[in-house]
Amino acid sequence: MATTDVRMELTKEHLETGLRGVPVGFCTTSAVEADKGLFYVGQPVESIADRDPEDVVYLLLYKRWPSAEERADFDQLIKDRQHIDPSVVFSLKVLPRRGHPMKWMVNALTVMGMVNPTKDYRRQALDLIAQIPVAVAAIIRIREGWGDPIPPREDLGYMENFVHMLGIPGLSAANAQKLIRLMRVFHIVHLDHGGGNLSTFVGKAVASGKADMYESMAGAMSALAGPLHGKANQECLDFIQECVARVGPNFDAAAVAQLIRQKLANKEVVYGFGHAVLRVEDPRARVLRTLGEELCPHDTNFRMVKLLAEVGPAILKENAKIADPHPNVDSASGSLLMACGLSNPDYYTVLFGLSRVVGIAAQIVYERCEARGGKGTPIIRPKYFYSDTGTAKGEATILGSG
Ligand code: AMX
Repeated sequence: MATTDVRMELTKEHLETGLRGVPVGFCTTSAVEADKGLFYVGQPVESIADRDPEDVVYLLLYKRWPSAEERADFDQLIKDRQHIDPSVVFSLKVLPRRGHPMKWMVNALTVMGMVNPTKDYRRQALDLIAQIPVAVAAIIRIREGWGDPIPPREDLGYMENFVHMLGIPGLSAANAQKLIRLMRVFHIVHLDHGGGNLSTFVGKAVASGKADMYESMAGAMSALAGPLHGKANQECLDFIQECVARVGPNFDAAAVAQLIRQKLANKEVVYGFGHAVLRVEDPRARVLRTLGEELCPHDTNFRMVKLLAEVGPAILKENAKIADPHPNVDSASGSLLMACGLSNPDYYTVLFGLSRVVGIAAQIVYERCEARGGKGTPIIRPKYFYSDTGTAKGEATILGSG
């Protein structure tokens, strides 16, 4: 394990900062390095984005690439587990078709946990990784009224199977191939993101009380649902579409630059830019823009994504308080999904979740089964100082009289 300097003086200024920069533990799957980017088990994510997603899932679980034989065994392990219990589908069918699909995902995870008799985190991680594409495809089909879930096929890869199970009505064969290509890369770049991102941290925190993998993942996915976290990909597409609507489809660099300046002057968020840790461009944004050149170079939203990436950083840099002026992963993902046939942005966070389940499950396995010589990390219990500041006002607000 790399040497880690954990010397840090905690001061009052660290309180109520969302634990920014406060060391908590070890992450054995991935690292976000402020000046370098994202690494999975030491591999720069941009260097592995074109591999088979199954290889990268294996890497995160077992911390090395599989041999041909190990990969074949792993594929079989996934295929043997990829059917979901009929009660999961039944529960989805009776849900109100309201609310964000992330609520449906949390519901599916809860029911999947009810019918899984396994108690072992490692086995539940594999079950969940195998089943989650089946569950997400079922959520989308049922919620969209496209019909019953389509069963997985034995002969297809992980993401090929997902696109098959979606069965998007009217999707041409050419666009289905584009969507598969996109989902393979989308899956890899969203699999994991260090140990301290909100959903991962929440998943590990829930598991620290020895809740099982499904309960822990339901908590993690609730955390991912927020607009500052997983839902940012959906918000970013709204932003891109709003930019196109404001400057018209024949935009140029000057019009886009003026728009960004206006937004900053109005204290509005420039979506798709900035990061809590990175201080260089998010390599995943570059990977997705390169893929966009291949899949949808003339798409209007994608052209806006590219122009924003070109002119945005210099303008955001003028605002000293913005720590990272570079495009992030969410800058491009929604526009690509839309261009490749997934036209309802409500599902983009669920797709993020489908991928992130892998990294979170792998990290939960480490914390529960391997950390501290196999004893596992103790139950999460940070310290809070009692404060009576604002209590009276808060109480009045809760009661609706303030
Ligand atoms: N547009 C406008 N203002 C921004 C900004 C942006 N893109 N990025 C940062 N700022 C502002 C912050 O709101 C904050 O303002 P405040 O001091 O008035 O509260 C100030 O600049 C300092 O913020 P920061 O230290 O640079 O960022 P952070 O760590 O607090 O937040 C993030 C990081 C991603 C939430 C922020 O950059 C942001 O809101 N970006 C736009 C939304 C977005 O694209 N989110 C997706 C992030 C990718 C991901 O993790 N999924």
